[in-house]
Amino acid sequence: MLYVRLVEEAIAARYAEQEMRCPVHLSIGQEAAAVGVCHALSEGDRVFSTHRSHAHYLAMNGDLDAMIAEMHGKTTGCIGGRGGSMHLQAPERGLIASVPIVGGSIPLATGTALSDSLDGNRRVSVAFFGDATLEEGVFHESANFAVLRSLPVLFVCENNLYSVYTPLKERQPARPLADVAHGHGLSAETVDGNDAEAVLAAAGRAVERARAGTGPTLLVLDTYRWREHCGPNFDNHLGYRTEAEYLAWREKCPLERSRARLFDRGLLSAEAEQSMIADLTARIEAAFDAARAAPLPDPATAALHVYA
Ligand SMILES: Cc1ncc(C[n+]2csc(CCOP(=O)(O)OP(=O)(O)O)c2C)c(N)n1
Ligand SMILES: [Mg+2]
Repeated sequence: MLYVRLVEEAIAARYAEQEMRCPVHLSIGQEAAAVGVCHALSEGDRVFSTHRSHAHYLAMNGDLDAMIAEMHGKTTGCIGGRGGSMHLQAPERGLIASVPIVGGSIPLATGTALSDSLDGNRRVSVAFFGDATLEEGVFHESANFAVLRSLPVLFVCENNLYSVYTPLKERQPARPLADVAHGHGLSAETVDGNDAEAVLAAAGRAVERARAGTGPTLLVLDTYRWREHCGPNFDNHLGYRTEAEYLAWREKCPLERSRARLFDRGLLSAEAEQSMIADLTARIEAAFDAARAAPLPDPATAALHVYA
């Protein structure tokens, strides 16, 4: 989580330089959801991410140099500089694709789960998505099919209470989000999404069910994004949410939570933390230096991979 936080803070700090020209959707404040779920997976499992993809990519151990280069539109990027922040992928690590079409991760993960189910292997697929996606038909169609076929898939909803500027209460009836699962006979669990250990435990249960052929699970992870929907800044002054709400969620910082536990348990010292921050910072600096030095794609290749 510290790694994810430092990478995204570095992106935010440099974004105004205009070297990264892609939109960025930061997960600062939501790190425990990505880290908790991805750490419950095993080699061969597959993850599909969204427009808010950095934390998922890093939690799956995607290559940092390739991520930062991708955000700079460089040939050394994870997809050759053609996609930017919303299209990160590291298939060799299990992060098969990131899809900025809201809801797009869901049918893809359901599809790989169907394929794995037909093959009789014990792989698990994960679709990450936001609270807005529960309003889309594709979630319900996929949930229906996944339950019917007992597919090994986790539907992971990071509920940060907003779709851009619109709060949940203006978009959905007042009921727990996980209630949408009941009509489909879909198992569901609501978890404190800022508690990495709770997320890991719930994801572990869902993975176990999926691997055992018992079927899919909806995980609703309650969390909060600290910065604007898209971009590096804070935007509470716009008035779509209150400063008090934001501050209450800052108090529930996922990193602070885990950090306090590690100190309490004697598993982390101030020195070890400082040296971890120094190592990560150096690694991140090096990734930015390499990205800046890398070549842009040849314009003559612009139409490659566009037409089939
Ligand atoms: C099908 C579709 N509709 C609308 C958009 C524009 N859009 C991008 S992100 C977003 C909000 C999504 O909210 P949520 O799913 O809660 O994810 P969050 O951004 O909060 O992580 C919208 C409406 C889109 N990319 N795709
Ligand atoms: Mg949201």
